[in-house]
Amino acid sequence: HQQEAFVHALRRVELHVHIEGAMTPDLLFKIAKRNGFEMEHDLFDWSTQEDGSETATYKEYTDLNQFLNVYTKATEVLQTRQDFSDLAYEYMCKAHSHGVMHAEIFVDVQTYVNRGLKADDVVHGLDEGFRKGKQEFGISYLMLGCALRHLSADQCVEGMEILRPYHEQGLIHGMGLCSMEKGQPPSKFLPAFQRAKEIGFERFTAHAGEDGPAAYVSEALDVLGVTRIDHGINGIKDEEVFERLSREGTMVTLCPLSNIALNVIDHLGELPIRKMLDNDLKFSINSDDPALFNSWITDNFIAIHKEHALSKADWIKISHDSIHGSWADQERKEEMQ
Ligand code: ES4
Ligand code: ZN
Repeated sequence: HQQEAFVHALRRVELHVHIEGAMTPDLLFKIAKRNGFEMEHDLFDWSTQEDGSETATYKEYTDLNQFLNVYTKATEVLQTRQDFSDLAYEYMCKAHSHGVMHAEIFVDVQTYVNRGLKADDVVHGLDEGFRKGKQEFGISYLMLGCALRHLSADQCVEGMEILRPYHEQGLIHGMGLCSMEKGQPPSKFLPAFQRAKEIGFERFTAHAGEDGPAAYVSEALDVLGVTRIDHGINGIKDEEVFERLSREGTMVTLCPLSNIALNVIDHLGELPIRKMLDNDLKFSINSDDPALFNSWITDNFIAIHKEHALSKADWIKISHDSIHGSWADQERKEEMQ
């Protein structure tokens, strides 16, 4: 168990987390109340504590698409710049308590604009909360925009235009491809990625091979030109795609407990962690939607440690690869090393 203490004490970088997925039930209730929303009782399981108080946790999910409905429902309470600032700051407090030094955080700006909020309230609100966390805890952060696959290809192009001013203001650093995957090949969203390149974005990633096939991982690399793959599990389970990711040094951001929660895998042993380490396939371990899965980054580290019995040297390699596969600038990488 000495080894487990070592894993607990590691300093971490989180390269794959959705800010919406970091909204704890308590924060949701607080924001819902001040915005005059009814409590969404059906999203939660309630349990009575020893002191008689009731605590809520998000109910279990069946799959990615059902999860995304809950995620969307939960975020409907977010309305004001203050809400976004609180959400971002609470994430930073949690991240600090989990030894996070640097975080790259997806934000679904278009979701809010589509329901009538001002993009400035969303992005400036989030940045205010993250900045406060950075000042208080020294955690560096980069916000990443997303093309949202439940929207049409054209709407995703519009989504990139929404982000243009925030690229110019240096507030949104890179671009991802998120939301439902099945039946949504990466190439469908090439126009959005092309527009993002025209706007000046240079860092691209895609959720691929989460509940979609290995071929979507290859397509994200070949067609969209991403240099990072989020989840990628069906890719790393495929011999050819595994070999390619390893050869090309592509960072794969694993979210093991997310995969369990969404029934993407049946058990953690399915993730070929030993094989990835031995073949130098670069990966990081992340939380994805920590509040909605009730599992934060440390829980993911510990779960992998228990399943795969990793050595200190393995963890040092994972930490090193995560820092160097991040999009932090060189100076920050050296500081974290
Ligand atoms: C997500 Cl787990 C997952 N997969 C794809 N898109 C997402 N957005 C938030 N969580
Ligand atoms: Zn994700």
